[in-house]
Amino acid sequence: MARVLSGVQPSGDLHLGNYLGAIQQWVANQGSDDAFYTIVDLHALTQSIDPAELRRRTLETAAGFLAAGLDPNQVTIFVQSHVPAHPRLAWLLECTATMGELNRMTQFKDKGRGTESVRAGLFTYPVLMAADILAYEAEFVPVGEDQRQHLELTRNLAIRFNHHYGEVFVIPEATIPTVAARVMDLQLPNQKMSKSIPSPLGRIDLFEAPEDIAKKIKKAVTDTDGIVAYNPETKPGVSSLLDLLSAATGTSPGDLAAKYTRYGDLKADVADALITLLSPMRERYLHLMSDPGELTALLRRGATKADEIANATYERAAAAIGLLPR
Ligand code: ATP
Ligand code: LTN
Repeated sequence: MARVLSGVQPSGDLHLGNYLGAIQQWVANQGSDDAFYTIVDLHALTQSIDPAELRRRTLETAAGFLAAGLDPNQVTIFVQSHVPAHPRLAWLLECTATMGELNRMTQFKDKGRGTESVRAGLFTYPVLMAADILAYEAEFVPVGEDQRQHLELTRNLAIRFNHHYGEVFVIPEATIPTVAARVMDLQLPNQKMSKSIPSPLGRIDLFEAPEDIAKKIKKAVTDTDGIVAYNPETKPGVSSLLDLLSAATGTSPGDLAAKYTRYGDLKADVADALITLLSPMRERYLHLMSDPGELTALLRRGATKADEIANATYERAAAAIGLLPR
């Protein structure tokens, strides 16, 4: 079975972009791969977050994984900070990466732009992500389109390390979905839907009440020419609604466009399709959050399994780079 690893930051509520871009593929492939899914709490520290909120959101994200359909008997779910090999390996990789290549990361440019007080961790963020992946010898990393550049960096670091110190790392590959790899904000359709951007009307959270989903789709930005057509460049709002309907129904956005003449009808169908998709998840989520003890135990089991694999990789990398064994 192929080894797979991916992660989500506990920096806010899981949203439709996280599900369609990433988690949906994780669920679809469980059972046919050897998968590790991690809640990357260390990554969430790269931006301001209240300690109590971080703790709460870490558990909520774990509940979200299960509610979205992951089965802890088939995949390993764990919290990144519970496995010390991640930051240890990240240091070895920071001493493999260059300032120049980290400076080119577009996420850093977007999130850190114009702020003197941007955290150093935001700059080295992609190296910690590389450590997350390489520690598990992951062959495949199912992520949304926005992570492509980070995966390229991970591959480059692994290749460079192996070249200098011997074959320690497996070179991973990104697996990016063909539809909904980049779900757009409903109010700012040129920008990706995101946890950390305050856009309450632009984002659909995974466990949101049906009436709120309907309201947000109704208010979604379209345009003024009144024609239902699929063209993400010239009609980003309408195209993004068609993408959502396509992801929920399996019909291509172009074929769907041909069926509608009015924005109102399209929006009503998008809202219905999303409510049908998300309602069962919401119920499971509310149920899971009523028993955090179960979740904590599951995360502990996950960390034990993850720790063994990640630590072994770290030890090999440390030996290869010349650190004296204890
Ligand atoms: P943040 O705003 O804090 O960066 P995020 O919403 O971008 O958070 P992450 O935790 O960074 O979410 O990403 C988790 C997974 O969801 C990644 O695989 C990422 O590619 C995917 N993802 C995030 N946003 C979208 C989106 N709008 N469309 C498709 N996939 C997405
Ligand atoms: N950088 C990713 C989250 C992330 C991740 C990972 C994804 C951290 N470590 C390892 C895949 C594999 C993001 O912002 N979406």
